[in-house]
Amino acid sequence: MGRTLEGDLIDRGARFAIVVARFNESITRLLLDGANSGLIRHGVSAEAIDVIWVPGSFEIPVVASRLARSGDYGAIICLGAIIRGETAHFEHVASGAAQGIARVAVETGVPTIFGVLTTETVDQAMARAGGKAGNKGYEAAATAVEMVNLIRALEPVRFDA
Ligand code: INI
Repeated sequence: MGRTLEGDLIDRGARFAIVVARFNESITRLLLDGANSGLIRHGVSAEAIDVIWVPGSFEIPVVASRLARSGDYGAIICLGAIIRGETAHFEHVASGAAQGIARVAVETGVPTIFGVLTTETVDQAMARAGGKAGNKGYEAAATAVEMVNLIRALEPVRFDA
């Protein structure tokens, strides 16, 4: 029988950075509230959470990269709201944010969590920011805690052993 590994949802003292876009701030503030609640709910202390505001979702990756490379954080949580109805360059902003965030995670090895909403309408975004579809910020926080613990669990594992 081989090994089964997963991260649990118990905080063990890691620091977390939340990078949040100011564009569509009425929605991203709700995501931020959700992410803070999610971290606190899983035992993270308020002092272990740093929040960094950026102008828009397109700016998230460069800041997430800098924070991931600092070595100060167990995970980076990225929050934004990209709404198609409001922009012709939705596709560019959305793919820049998604691909940039994925790249930070893979290149740094620091879990960099995608909590960026991409929706057709403001109503759909509100539903995912504490409305009837839950709060994606809260979910991103739980994912961050799990991923910190999974990465730690992988440290002593040698796959070629
Ligand atoms: N940024 C967002 O986070 N959400 C959006 O819906 C959005 N729209 O609609 O354009 C948006 N644009 C700004 C973008 O993220 C950059 O800040 C800007 O292009 C400067 O690089």
